[in-house]
Amino acid sequence: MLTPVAGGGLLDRRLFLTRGLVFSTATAVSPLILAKSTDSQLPSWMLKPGEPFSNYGKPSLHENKTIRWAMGNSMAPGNGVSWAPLHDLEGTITPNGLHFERHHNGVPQIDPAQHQLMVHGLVSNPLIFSIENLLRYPMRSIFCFIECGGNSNAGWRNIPIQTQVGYFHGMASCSEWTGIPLHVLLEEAGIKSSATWLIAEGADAAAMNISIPLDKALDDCIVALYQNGERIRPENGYPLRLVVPGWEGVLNVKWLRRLHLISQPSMTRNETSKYTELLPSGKARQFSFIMDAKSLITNPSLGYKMAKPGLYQITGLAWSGRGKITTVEVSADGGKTWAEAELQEPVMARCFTRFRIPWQWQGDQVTIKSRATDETGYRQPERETLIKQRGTNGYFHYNAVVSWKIQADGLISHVYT
Ligand SMILES: Nc1nc2c(c(=O)[nH]1)N[C@H]1C(S)=C(S)[C@@H](COP(=O)(O)O)O[C@H]1N2
Ligand SMILES: [Mo]
Repeated sequence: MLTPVAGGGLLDRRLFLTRGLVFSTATAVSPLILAKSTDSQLPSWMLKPGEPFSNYGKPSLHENKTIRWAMGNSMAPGNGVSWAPLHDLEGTITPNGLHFERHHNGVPQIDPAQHQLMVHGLVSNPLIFSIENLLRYPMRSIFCFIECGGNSNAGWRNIPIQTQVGYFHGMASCSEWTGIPLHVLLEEAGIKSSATWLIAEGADAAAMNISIPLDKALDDCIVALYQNGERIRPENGYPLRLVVPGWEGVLNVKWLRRLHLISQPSMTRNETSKYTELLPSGKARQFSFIMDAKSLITNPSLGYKMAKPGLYQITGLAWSGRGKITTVEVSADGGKTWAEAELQEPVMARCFTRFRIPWQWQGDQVTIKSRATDETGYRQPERETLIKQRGTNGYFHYNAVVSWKIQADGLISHVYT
């Protein structure tokens, strides 16, 4: 029958793939038996023609609770975050209207006919591109996540925050970005050998800027014009943004207007007063660009209530700025034993990866959690290990294992283990 592969009722990851699985009445999934239902009364929507077509589709009215959670700042209007509701989403691609937002001074309403991108500094041939020019360049697409360096920062607090996954870890989203490889535009301007960094600057009222090592810029960055097939939304950088795969969100400069090639980092606000992390030694980490491997169970998670004991699928997201996720292990006994979850194909580097594992909940109190390993062999740390290495004053780059306690009555809370 359903033989556990690890404690707490974790089952073989391939269980749902095998054809032989027959749900018993002991399972939590109990569809209506056909004989008991009646087909004699048609629902109202089958009795008259449906609504007219629309120019741009919207979600069902029944899904109006799946929204971003916007948190403004009355002291600094335009500065804030809106979180992606990761707990309500499936698959790996974040719908454009739900991609998280992080703005330093609001969303500029840019006229693409007037917007320009300048490439200057240590180049032999400074250039200015219009959007019309850029749209004629050969493009490529990459699937990748963008994650704010400050995502999950509530994890540094002494008491576990009791909020849904998205409002804790939802400063991360994943899209297919399409645009021009950054190296093409830089090389066209003629990079001087003395250039080692560039400053990227946006056209928002904050003119947000940051220094990026030239090696990364020439490697896999793109100047994106499209997000999941359509032109980028204003809040995500319309008409163009930088995409810096796997690195801190702040480097992905939106409303991109200027690329200034230089020979050393310019020590902007975002690499000095922000995005430096105070360590227990008293020294600070700086230029800690890469977002390390992270994973979290999105379902079941805080905010849901388990219906009754039986068969469930534990699912969640894993990602790493260093490359592909190779394994996600799940524990249903607080970390004593672990079982390997199924990774949903395709597994792509620097991209959200969906994991799933079947689970037989016996109805006892249990703690479930996940940990990810990436292709470099890096494994997501337990909270205790992370804090030992980095203290609690760093604010950025929190990526420890996340645990959910499930009570016998089915209620779920966030715990540290
Ligand atoms: N011009 C500009 N670019 C910006 C920002 C900004 O405020 N202005 N915020 C940065 C930060 S801190 C993050 S985490 C990402 C967020 O991208 P998103 O809003 O598309 O999710 O954009 C970055 N690029
Ligand atoms: Mo950010």
